[in-house]
Amino acid sequence: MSLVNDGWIKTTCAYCGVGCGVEARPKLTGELEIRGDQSHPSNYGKLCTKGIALGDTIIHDGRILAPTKKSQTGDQQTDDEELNWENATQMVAEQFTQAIERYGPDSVAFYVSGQLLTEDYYVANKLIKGFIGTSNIDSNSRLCMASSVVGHKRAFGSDSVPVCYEDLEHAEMIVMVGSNLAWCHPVLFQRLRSAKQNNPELKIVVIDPRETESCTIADYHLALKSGSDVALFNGLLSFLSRHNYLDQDFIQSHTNQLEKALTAAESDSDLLEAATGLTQSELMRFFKDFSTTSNVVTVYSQGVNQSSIGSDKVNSILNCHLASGKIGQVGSGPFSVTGQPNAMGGREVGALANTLASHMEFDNPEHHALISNFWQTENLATKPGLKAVDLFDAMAEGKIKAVWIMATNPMVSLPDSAKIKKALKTCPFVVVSDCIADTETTRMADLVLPAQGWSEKSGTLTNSERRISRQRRIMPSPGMAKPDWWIISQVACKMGYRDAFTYRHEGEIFREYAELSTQGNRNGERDFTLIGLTQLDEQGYSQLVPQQWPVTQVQKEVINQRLFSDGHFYTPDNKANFVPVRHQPPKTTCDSRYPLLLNTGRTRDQWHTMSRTGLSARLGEHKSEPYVQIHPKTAKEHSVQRNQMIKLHNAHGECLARAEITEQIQPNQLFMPIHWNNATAKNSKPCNLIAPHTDNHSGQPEFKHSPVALTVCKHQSRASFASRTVMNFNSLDYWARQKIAEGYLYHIESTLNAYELASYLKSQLKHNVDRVVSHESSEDEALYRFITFVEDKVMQAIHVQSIQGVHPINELSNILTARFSAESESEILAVL
Ligand SMILES: Nc1nc2c(c(=O)[nH]1)N[C@H]1C(S)=C(S)[C@@H](COP(=O)(O)OP(=O)(O)OC[C@H]3O[C@@H](n4cnc5c(=O)[nH]c(N)nc54)[C@H](O)[C@@H]3O)O[C@H]1N2
Ligand SMILES: Nc1nc2c(c(=O)[nH]1)N[C@H]1C(S)=C(S)[C@@H](COP(=O)(O)OP(=O)(O)OC[C@H]3O[C@@H](n4cnc5c(=O)[nH]c(N)nc54)[C@H](O)[C@@H]3O)O[C@H]1N2
Ligand code: SF4
Ligand SMILES: [Mo]
Repeated sequence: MSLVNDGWIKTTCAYCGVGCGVEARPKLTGELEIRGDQSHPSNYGKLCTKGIALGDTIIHDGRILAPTKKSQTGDQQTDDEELNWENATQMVAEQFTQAIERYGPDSVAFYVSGQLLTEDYYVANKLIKGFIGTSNIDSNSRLCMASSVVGHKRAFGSDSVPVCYEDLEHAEMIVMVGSNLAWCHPVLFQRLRSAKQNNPELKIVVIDPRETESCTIADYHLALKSGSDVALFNGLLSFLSRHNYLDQDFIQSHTNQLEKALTAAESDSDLLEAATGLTQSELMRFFKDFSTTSNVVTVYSQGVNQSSIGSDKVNSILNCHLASGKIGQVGSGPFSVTGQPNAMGGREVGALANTLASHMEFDNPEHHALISNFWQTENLATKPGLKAVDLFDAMAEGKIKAVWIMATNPMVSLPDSAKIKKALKTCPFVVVSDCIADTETTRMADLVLPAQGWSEKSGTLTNSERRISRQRRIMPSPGMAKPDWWIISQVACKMGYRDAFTYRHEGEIFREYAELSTQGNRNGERDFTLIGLTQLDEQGYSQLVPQQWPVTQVQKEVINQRLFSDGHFYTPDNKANFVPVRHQPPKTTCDSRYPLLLNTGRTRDQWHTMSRTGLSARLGEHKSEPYVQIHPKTAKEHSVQRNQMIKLHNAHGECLARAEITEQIQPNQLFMPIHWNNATAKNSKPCNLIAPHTDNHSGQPEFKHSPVALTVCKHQSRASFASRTVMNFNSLDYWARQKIAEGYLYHIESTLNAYELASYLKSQLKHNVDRVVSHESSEDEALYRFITFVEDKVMQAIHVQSIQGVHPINELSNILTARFSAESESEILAVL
């Protein structure tokens, strides 16, 4: 049932690949109450900080309300023109059609996202591959899951995650490799923590160059050298073989090529300690624990995937699970956790440049015929298209004449931001579908289309354990926002493909998609099948409870299916492949010019480019500014003080962040979160510094390994500026914006002295305020305060001081926020 007691509606969280069930209830005031869905098998009622704060993010601040044509793009002011949907979709159809007529189908592209729902994703892929006839559609999943996809396909013959969440509770040992589960998949981490509490014998190991929050429940942490995972797992494979821990029965009956993989692993044995930087005793402890424990789950994520040898890292892990038979069993298996809410769905619908729909493949003529026939098209693309990084390279070279970007922000999230900017500037027609009006990518668009966001849109998505859940429409959408599938279908109709895109409801798309999964698959030829859902009527779709694929019949109760339990894989001879892999250093290394290694990733309470989590005041409190972790020794060598602003730079660009000095990071390494960007701060985007090196097999960028240099910013003054409305401080050296309950809090630093900065900020005060109360202390103290009022309401509160000033930064934020909520003028002035 979609509706439960008292108006609570069941839906699924908007964020990570855990895919937690959420119950939401709209209040008359327009707010949304949120609680965990007790009946959902992913989270059994639990939610993390981001999930709990979902209700904060449904506010309409900054939403794009109508299709908007921009006359100039990029840095300049735009002269925007609002269009109706008829004209907007006509414009997209015409621009794409013209480009195709003049330059051929490969001159156009879609760049899509794991944050689309399956129905959106399916329709986008159907239009471009099936009817436009090019495979130039790639997803931000390329930045995220591509190496795992390659690893799975090479080993299993299909892109399939074997385990279910329940296995975390049944395991005797959990290895987290390149995964900060505590912050990135928090509800899975909570399940793991409870499992450990219930069974203190459960061994937990973290393998990460950094000491992360995930280490808090670990028995031990292997702080390996960045990029050395293949050497480590090759060491483990050799150990399994040398000490008779191979599962010979499993290997004989269900695998191929062990010898080759072992030879490769043995060749790495001499460099094991040097490459990993781990001691013999650390290595032996891990190898023995893995070998002697029957049930092991290896959870891995971006520390594995986002590497120039990411696919090989994945196979080095899979090799060890296959060699020891730790796969397909309760409590055992390799577990690639997905990042985005529908990263898995995108892989299923085939919205990557090198796959066909529904786990079918380009190099299989039968698959090509099945899909062509099913879609009734003669145009189905015959070869793979450009992967994300290559796609933007081609765009920068002028080869892509029209691009449609949906639900992703490549100006922030693709490596080498300067090149991405050039690409979007070069492309003659850039359409962006987003919920938010001002992102770095919408700034580059010719046309921005308003998409429905979480709580407005409706459809399905698949989580890390292959479980399909419904997201449901709960709130009305603002302005003219529409579902992505609707927008794409309208354009498809106007491009002349009306017969194939007559969808009236997302449920119709889902049913078609379920039907496609059965084509040529009546005897289980492919593991991905939704045959049990092909007969869903509107009510069935509306009331669908979570279903884990393969779905052979509608699942009314929760089931937990593991794949490969019968040793049957999806290769031509149904045996799994060992893949021989060798350690290789990352594509760039540090040198005297760029002596520090920049690692990038996530922080607990922000999601990606902050377009949603940035709207929540409580989520802004955890980390309120871009920061960079640095070891005390490295900080000392570079004369960096705690909380000082530093500039990281290399040949690709530069970025600013506040130094967080911590022993959790190794000397000469840095870690910076990916969230802040030019829409929320000045010059704080790590992708400015990241070279577009990719894995040769998967095309996934090496986001975790960038040589950089560091300079301390010579700032003289600092200000906190709280405002009811968004401000523009781009002419200052540094600013970052934090959402607070009453408005926004700007953290500012400048090379001006405090007096000069105060004068500048004073000149920026709103003109339509009733009065300004200011306090300027003696020049020595260099302390300036202003408060502006409209009637008795504080509109802005500003505090400026010299950089070494009396008040620590965190304290200032509290003071300014307190001023906003104070009742009377005397009370307001008394704070501080
Ligand atoms: N709070 C929050 N949660 C999220 C997201 C978010 O934006 N915010 N995004 C979601 C998405 S899309 C994704 S993909 C996931 C990502 O989830 P994770 O992969 O867990 O997150 P990251 O922080 O990117 O990277 C994980 C760890 O890899 C480590 N690492 C770096 N280099 C290496 C290496 O060479 N070897 C090993 N073993 N480790 C290395 C890093 O130090 C880091 O701690 O998170 C999802 N969940
Ligand atoms: N340096 C570095 N860079 C990285 C990574 C890293 O670890 N380090 N990680 C990479 C990874 S794993 C990922 S997944 C990417 C994520 O990077 P992005 O995909 O670029 O990040 P988001 O901020 O999630 O962008 C989603 C956009 O879609 C909009 N949106 C949300 N819902 C909808 C919808 O329903 N429809 C439409 N049309 N729009 C919607 C949002 O407002 C937002 O602007 O970043 C990658 N980049
Ligand atoms: S763990 Fe992931 S899916 Fe669950 S509530 Fe948190 S962000 Fe949402
Ligand atoms: Mo991701």
